[in-house]
Amino acid sequence: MKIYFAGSIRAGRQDIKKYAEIINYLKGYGQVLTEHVGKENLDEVEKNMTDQHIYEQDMKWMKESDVLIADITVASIGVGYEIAKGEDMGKKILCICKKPEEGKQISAMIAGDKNIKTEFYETFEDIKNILDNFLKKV
Ligand code: 6K6
Repeated sequence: MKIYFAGSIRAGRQDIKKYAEIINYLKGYGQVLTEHVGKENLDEVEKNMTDQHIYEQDMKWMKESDVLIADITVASIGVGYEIAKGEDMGKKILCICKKPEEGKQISAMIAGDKNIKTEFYETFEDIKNILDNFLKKV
């Protein structure tokens, strides 16, 4: 199985360690095409890549992928864009999100889309259960 994992890059790297753990767990199910999302020192790598190259490479990986899994806890335009593109391409999509604080809600554009499954977590155990439930049905 080819997995496209999406997580915030320019919108903020505060969850990078969690992304790395998720990617590591997902590798038990197949090939994660977007391992860089969980890698430190992206600035160095980005210096050698144009935005156009990044975009075209990501869209190529998206086309190849069987599933799109996005952590939407850190709100990112790039991740939102990828989710919409994935939907247009007919991908199976799972969004995961840290349970929002009281009074906060995720975007209605994600929560209201019947083609997107969204699950909330508190612990890494929750994340593993959510991923297991989703991926065993794919
Ligand atoms: C190359 C290797 C590591 O990092 C790079 C350069 N940057 C990016 N490479 C690949 N995908 C990227 C890069 N920057 C953003 N993205 C895509 O957009 C990823 O697939 C993320 O899921 C998403 C993040 O969007 P922003 O708006 O938070 O940057």
